Amino acid sequence: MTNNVHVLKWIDEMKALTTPDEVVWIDGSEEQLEILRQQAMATGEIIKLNQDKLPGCYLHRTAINDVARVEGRTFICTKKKEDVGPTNNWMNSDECYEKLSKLYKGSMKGRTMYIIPYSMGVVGSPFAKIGIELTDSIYVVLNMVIMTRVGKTVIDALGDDAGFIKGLHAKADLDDNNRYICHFPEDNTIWSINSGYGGNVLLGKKCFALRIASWLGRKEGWMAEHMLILGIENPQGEIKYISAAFPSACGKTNLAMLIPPEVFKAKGYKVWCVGDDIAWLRIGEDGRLWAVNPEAGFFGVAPGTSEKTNFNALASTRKNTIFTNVVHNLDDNTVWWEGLDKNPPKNALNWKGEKWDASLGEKGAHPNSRFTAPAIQCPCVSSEFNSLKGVPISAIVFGGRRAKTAPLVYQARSWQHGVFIGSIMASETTAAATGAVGVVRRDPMAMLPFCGYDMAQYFAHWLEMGKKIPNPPMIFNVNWFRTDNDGKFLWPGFGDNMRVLMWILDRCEGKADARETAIGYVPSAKDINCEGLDVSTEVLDEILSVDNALWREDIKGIKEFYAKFGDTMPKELLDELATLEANTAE
Ligand code: GTP
Ligand code: SPV
Ligand code: MN
Repeated sequence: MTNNVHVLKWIDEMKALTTPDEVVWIDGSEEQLEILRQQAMATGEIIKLNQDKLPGCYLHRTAINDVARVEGRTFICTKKKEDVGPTNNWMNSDECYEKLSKLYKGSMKGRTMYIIPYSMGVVGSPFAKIGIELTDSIYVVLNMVIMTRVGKTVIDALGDDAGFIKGLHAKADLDDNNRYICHFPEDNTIWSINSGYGGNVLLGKKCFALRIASWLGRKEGWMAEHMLILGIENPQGEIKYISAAFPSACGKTNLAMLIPPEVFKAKGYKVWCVGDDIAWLRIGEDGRLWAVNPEAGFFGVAPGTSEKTNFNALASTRKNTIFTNVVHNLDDNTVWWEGLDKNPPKNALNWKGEKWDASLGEKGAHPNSRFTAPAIQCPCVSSEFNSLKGVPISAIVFGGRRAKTAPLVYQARSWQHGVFIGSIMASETTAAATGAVGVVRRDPMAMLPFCGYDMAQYFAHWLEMGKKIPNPPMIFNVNWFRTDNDGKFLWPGFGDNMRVLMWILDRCEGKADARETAIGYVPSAKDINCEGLDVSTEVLDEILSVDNALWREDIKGIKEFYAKFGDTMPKELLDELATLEANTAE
C-alpha cells in the first residue's frame, strides 16, 4: 500500500514484537469490510442485527471486566516526570517501552494484525493529522472506519513523510491487571494493551485527538479540546457556532444535536451538529477562533437516548451502526437500552449475554453502553461538517454535573476569567470511566483525563491563546443538573437547553441583559426566553441564584486542587481566585 520507509520500518518492528500470523492493510473498501464482518460474525465477535429494521447494524459485547476507560491505567510517558504534571499518571518512556514490550511479545501469534491508516480531520484540511493504528481486533477496525477517515487516500496524503502518530493495540488476554493505555508524546506513539473497549482502543479518539494532540497544540499554537461544536441558524439564515466542554456522559452528544423547542422552531431557528466530542481549534486569518471536529462518527452513550431526549442521535443509529453492551431483543433481533422507551423486551439478553427480563430489577444495558454511528447519518449534520477550514466560534461553554453551587448559566467577565472558570470546573463522575459514580471531582475544561501534559501549563496555554486571538469567543458556564432536595432535576434540559444557548448568543452580540454577581454575569429569569416552558419563576430564580456561602465552600476545594500544581500555577488564575474569594466574602 505504501513505500514510505518510516511507516514500513515501524510496522516491521511491531510485527517482530507481536508476531502476528498474518498482516492485512485496511483500504477502507466496502468489499474488505464485508469480509471482516463475516469473519467477526463467525467467531461471535459481532452479531448481525435485523437487517430490515436496522440495516448494516451489529451488536458487540465486550468482556465484562472491560466496559469503560481505565484512567488509573492510563499513562503519559516522557523522559521527565514534571512534563505530565500532578494530574496524570507518569512512567518513564524507556521503562514503559521495556515493560510493555514483554506484554506485547508474541501477543498476536495465531492472530491477524490489521493496519489502519486514518486521518483525524478531513484529508487535505490544514487541521488534519494522520495516524496509523495496528490492531488485532476486527471490532476496532469496524469502529475506526466509522469514527475516522480510513484508507488509501490517507496513505497517499502522507506520502513519504514521517509525520504520523504510531498506534499499537493488542487485545492480548484482556487481563485487567496488565491493561495499559500509554502515550509517548515525545515519540508520537500510543501503546494500548489488554483492553477491547472504546476510548482505550480506538486510538484516534481520546489517545490521539486529545492527549497527543493537546501536546502538539501547545507546541504548535492551537488547541485540542473535549468539546462538541454546534451551529444555531436564525430565521435570516445566519449561523453562529458554539463549542462546549462537558465531562464524559454530561450531555455533549445531546446538546450537539438538540431539537429546538417549538417557540424557536416556529420562528425558523435551526440547530446544526458539527461535532459531539472533540474540537480542534486554530486562530483564523480573520482573527477569530475556528474549529473542526476531527472525528467522522459518534461514539455515543446509549442509555437515556430516546426519540424524546435525542431524536437526532437515535435517527443516526438506525443503519450502519455498531452497538456495544446494550440489550439484545431476541424476538425481533434488535437492540434496547434503559431510557429508549418504556417497553423493555421480554425475550432478551442483557449486555453480558445472559437471559434477562426487566422485571428482575437489574439494568439490561451497561450504563456506559454505546453506539458507533457515522456522523453524516445525523439528520441535523452541519453542511460544514466536511469543511476544510472549519467554523468560526462565537462562544465557548463549560459545564458539568453539579447538584448545587453552579447556576444554570453564567458569563465570564473576560477571557482570563473564562479560563479561570474552566480551570475550576467540577462534576460528578459517571460510568464513562471505571470507578465510583456520582463523586464530585475537579475536571478542568473536561480535560482532566485527556490532557497530555501538565495542566498548569495547559492553563498557561489557554491564557496565551487568549492574548493571540484578536477576536476571541466569549466564555460561559452552564449546569443542566441542579437538583431539588429530593435529587430531582430542576431544569428540563435537552431541547430546552437551547433557551440558554440563545441567551449566550445574544450576550455575544450585546443584546441580552444580565446582572453582575460574585462569579460573573448571570441572567435573571426574564432574560431567558421561557415561552412554552413548564418551569415556575420560583424554580428559575432558584437555578439562577448564586449562593455565596456555597461558593465559599467550593473555594476550599479549588484551593486544594490548585495547590497540587504548586508554583507552576499561572499567576493570572491565582489572581482570579483571590477576586472570587473577595467577591464572595461574608
Ligand atoms: P461522552 O460521550 O462520554 O463524552 O458523553 P457526552 O458528554 O456526549 O454525554 P451524552 O450527551 O451522551 O449524555 C450523557 C447522559 O446525560 C445521557 O444519559 C443523557 O440522557 C443525559 N443528559 C444529556 N443532556 C441532559 C440534560 O440536559 N439534562 C439531563 N437531566 N440529562 C441530560
Ligand atoms: C468519553 O468517555 O468521554 C467518551 C467515550 O467519549 S470514550 O471513547 O470511551 O472515551
Ligand atoms: Mn467524550
